[in-house]
Amino acid sequence: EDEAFLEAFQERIDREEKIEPNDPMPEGYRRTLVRQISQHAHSEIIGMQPEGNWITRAPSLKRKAALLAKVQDEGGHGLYLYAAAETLGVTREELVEQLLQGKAKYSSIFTYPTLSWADIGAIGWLVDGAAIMNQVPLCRCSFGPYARAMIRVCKEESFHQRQGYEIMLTLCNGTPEQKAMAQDALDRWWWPSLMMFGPHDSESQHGDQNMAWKIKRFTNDALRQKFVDATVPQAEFLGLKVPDPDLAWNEEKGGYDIGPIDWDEFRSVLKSGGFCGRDRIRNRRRAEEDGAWVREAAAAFAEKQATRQAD
Ligand code: FAQ
Repeated sequence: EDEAFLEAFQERIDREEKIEPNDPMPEGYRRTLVRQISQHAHSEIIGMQPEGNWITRAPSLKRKAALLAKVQDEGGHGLYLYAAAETLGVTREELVEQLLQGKAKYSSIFTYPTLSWADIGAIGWLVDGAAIMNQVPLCRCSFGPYARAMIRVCKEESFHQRQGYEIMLTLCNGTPEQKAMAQDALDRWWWPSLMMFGPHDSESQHGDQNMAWKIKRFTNDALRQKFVDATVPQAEFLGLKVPDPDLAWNEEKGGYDIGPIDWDEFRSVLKSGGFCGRDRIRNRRRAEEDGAWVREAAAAFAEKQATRQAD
């Protein structure tokens, strides 16, 4: 790739032109998008499991219907994102295969267990809240198919966040035991939610290049800060305590200061799959095997249709 090509490409980006699948693009740009979009897709698919775990135990018919819809939305987001990645010249089959072999990354957050119904509230509130913070700017990502996919995804995430917060609100207005469950869920999900935004900017290996290519519009730390600033008042409204003794309003910067994040935990989750990593992949493999007959039937039907049309 010569200098002139890279410069011309950067000029297109700087003019805020969208890059479309058939446009010439640097190999690094294509690679980083395949990496990010596929990790994002895998996160949606694996992210169905922690909440799927509670569908049969939802406390009412309405809660069950909402949770079922949310988990189905996540499956939809995953398929949408695999389709966006496919426009870059990879196949969904190879991406799925990487996930099944345990070679692909997905968000650290989905390796944590869901121990109580309050966790379903905390996931909607915090995990979807963090996802929205990260994904709204992705609607302006320089790569057209990813940016367009994010618009619908963000609308659905916003419904997910509200249903989660409403679960928390109900628990916090309930019995002392219910409020304690909500506090326990916040205690366990707070720090992992902050880790979703990725390493500090000083450690973020792809950060600068992704900002220059306008794949990312804000850095990891900037988005984490926005999330903390938006979420702390919501915790106060619930009457819950954010599990960070160092949390303090910083008048000068107009935002909260937080205590140190346990990056050893983050690294260990990425390395060993954390508490539930092995189960997540095992479940996904089983689902793939259980669904084989559906794919075979669909392929046989498509073949039959094609032969009929040819006749
Ligand atoms: N977990 O240099 P950076 C959802 C990796 S939301 C695991 O800063 P970058 C919705 C990173 O991949 C969750 N790995 O990288 C939902 C890289 O590794 P690599 C999904 C992480 O790309 C809600 C290395 O560390 N959302 O699913 C994490 O510039 C509820 C260095 O990092 C997205 O994927 C992490 N938390 O920034 C579903 C959003 N953080 O590839 C169900 C799109 C970093 O070199 C229920 N992705 N790493 O081996 C992004 O915005 C970016 O890729 C970041 C990372 C911000 C995640």
